[in-house]
This record gives sequence, C-alpha cells and structure tokens, in this order.
Amino acid sequence: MILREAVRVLVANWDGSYTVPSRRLYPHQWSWDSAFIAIGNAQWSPRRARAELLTLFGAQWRDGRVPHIVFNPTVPDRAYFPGPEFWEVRAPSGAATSGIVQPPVHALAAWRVHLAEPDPAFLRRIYPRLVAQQEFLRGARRSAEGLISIVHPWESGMDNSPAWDAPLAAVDVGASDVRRRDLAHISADERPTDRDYARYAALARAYRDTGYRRAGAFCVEDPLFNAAYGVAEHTLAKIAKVCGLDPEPHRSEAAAITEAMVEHLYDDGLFHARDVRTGCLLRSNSAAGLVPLMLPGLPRDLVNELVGTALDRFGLKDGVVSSFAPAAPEFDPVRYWRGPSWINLSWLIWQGLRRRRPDLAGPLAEGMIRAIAASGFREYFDPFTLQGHGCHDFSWSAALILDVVA
Ligand code: 9WN
Repeated sequence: MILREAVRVLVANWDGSYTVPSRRLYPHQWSWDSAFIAIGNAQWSPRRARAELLTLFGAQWRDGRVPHIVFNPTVPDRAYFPGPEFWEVRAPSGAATSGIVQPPVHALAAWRVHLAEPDPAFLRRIYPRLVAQQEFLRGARRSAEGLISIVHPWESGMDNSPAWDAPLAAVDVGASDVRRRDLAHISADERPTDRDYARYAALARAYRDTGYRRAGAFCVEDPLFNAAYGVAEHTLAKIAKVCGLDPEPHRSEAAAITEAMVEHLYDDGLFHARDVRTGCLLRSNSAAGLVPLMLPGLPRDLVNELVGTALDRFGLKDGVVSSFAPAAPEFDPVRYWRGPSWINLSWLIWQGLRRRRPDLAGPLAEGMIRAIAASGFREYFDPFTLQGHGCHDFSWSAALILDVVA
C-alpha cells in the first residue's frame, strides 16, 4: 500500500523529464531533491531515474556548477520566490537557473540507479559531469584547510537550521525585495521567518552582483555538504572503475576530505560547521553533524562517538532522528529545519549505519515508515508525535521510502 502510494506521488509530480519536489510549493526542478528522487525511482523506473539526473545535469554551467534550481519556463514567475527574474541567469543550455548549489549527492544517486539496472553507457555519460561538479567545488570553494564552503544557507539544504543563526546575524539586509510565495501554502510557524527571508534575499543578491563568483558575509564549511562531497569521491571511484578509468585520484580525494573534516570540524561527539570569515567552529546541535557517518573512511572511535550522540541527543534510540537536538534551546518541533524529522536526513544517516550498526539501522528504517504510515508523504514530521508538517505529497519522502522498503 505504502509503495503504491509512493509511486502515485512520484507520478503526480513528474513533469516529463524530471520531478517537482512539490506541485505547488516547489514547482521547478531542485538539485539534491532530484538525486533523492532518482534513488527512489530507480526501484520502479530506472529509465525515469536516469532522465531525472540527465535533465538536471543538462542545466550544468560551464564552470561545472550544478544550479540548485532549474526553472520551468511555463510556470509563472509569481509561483515561487525567488524566481528566474531574481537570479537573472541562464545555463549554456538556455535554461533559467539559480546561481547557487546544493549538497552533491548526485554521484551516489547515479551509482544507485546503475545498481538497480546496470547501464555502463549512462555511467559513461554522467561521469564527466559529476567530475566537473566536484571540480567546481574544489576550484571555487576550497579553503586553505582543504574543506568546501557554502555561501548561502540554501546551499546547505537546511535553510533555517539554528547552526546558521550566528553567521546570519552578521548579514546586512538592505532594501528588501522579498515577495514570499511559500506562506500561501504553508502556515508561517512551519517556515523560516520574514527576517530569515530578508537575509536569504540579501545574500543571494550580493552573490549575484559578483557574477556568482565571490562569497559575501555568509561563508561556512558545513559537515553535511563536505560529507556529501567525500561520499561523491568514493562513489566516483566505483563509477570510474566501471568506465575503465583510474579510480585512485577519487580515493585519495575522499581520504583527504575525511581527514580535513576530522581535523577541523569535529568536536565533542559531533561534527559542526566552521565559519570561514571568523575561523571559528559554529558549535550547534544540528543533525547535519551526524551525516559524516556516511564516510567509509571515518575512524572507528569517531563512529562510536557519533552513534552515541545520535542515540542520546537526537532520538535514534526511538528510531526517529530530529534535525536539531530536542534538548537545545533553539529546538522547535514544527519549524522546518529547526527540529522536525526529515526523511532525507534520516536516510543519509541510515546509509551510514547500515553496514556498521545494522541493529540501529533497522529501527531507523522502521521509524521512517512509521512517520509516513501515520501522516502520509509530508515534507517533515514532529519527531515526538509524528504529526506531518510542511507540504503534502513531497517527492523525496515518497522516493526514499521506496528505497528503504526495497
Ligand atoms: C530553497 C526543495 C527545497 C529543498 C531544500 C529545502 C527547501 C527551498 C525553499 O526546499 O528549500 O531552496 O524555498 O525553502 O530547504 O532542502 O531542496 O524541496
């Protein structure tokens, strides 16, 4: 039943060559959403999964960046803020896109699609694009510490995470041109505040005004983003092998980023973000700090400490991981990335636990299924009551459940 319903959501959100995250709230193609969606679609339509990824990479920029939104030209500008008129940019393909990126989980998605239905021709086609995506990140975003930075909270995928409260406080808002559309669909207490939005717009505008080249006031190294980058290198090694290419450079890059993360982002049982502007660690209680569990090369003692933190502070012992630790003062069980449980975050952590701690991965998978059985394919869930929040029929909630149940 749950599987049939998941496919129904993905079919309803399919736009011919990609899937919208949500018909009304997010009516375009989003970068990391498409990766998660491809992982789910691989279970029932690998052809659709390949199309999803190839459509996204069709809008890749010449510098290798994969934009976080590819706009559907037939959707009116007023349907989503900020739309193409705000970003003022086109990919070489002619598609209107945003100018920022999202966590690079796409190599993993391509690999999972290949495993579902082996297709070396698809891998050969997408491999150079995945490599260019990584090259953009190390060319444009790598710090002296060897870590990759993000220049906007939207790049983290966890927009209003309390981890960004301190660096966002330094952002000068200026004249606001915000025309929020999200509140037409979702109650304001489940979304970022107007103050957050004023800062998001100011940061995006400032980055746009440098031709999408120079970071502004917000420049941080995020553990989820860097873990995704490292996992991408591990996965590219596997893809390179299938393509008859040398996997070694990818393996050493993965080892290097893992080492840099352990050296600069780890403290006291959790990975944290680091503010590149101040050089300070942004100690917080974000579940983004658990995602490095995905890195195959993480030292055993750190794995054990992270698992302990997930059990004690994030709800893993009950099989439901919250996006922010409930005991922390900033925790809010319904406000977007400030506490609710999200299927994609749980899935990423589940990937990290499957081989190492199957005893914990099983209950986490059951927790994801429980949330959806209780409330449907909602965008996020109250981690205690499992009540659904945000939009309905949210694509990655449907897609990743297909993978969990497979
Ligand atoms: C801004 C589409 C996206 C997700 C992000 C999530 C949310 C956008 C927004 O929706 O962000 O990119 O308008 O709030 O935070 O992770 O990719 O589902």
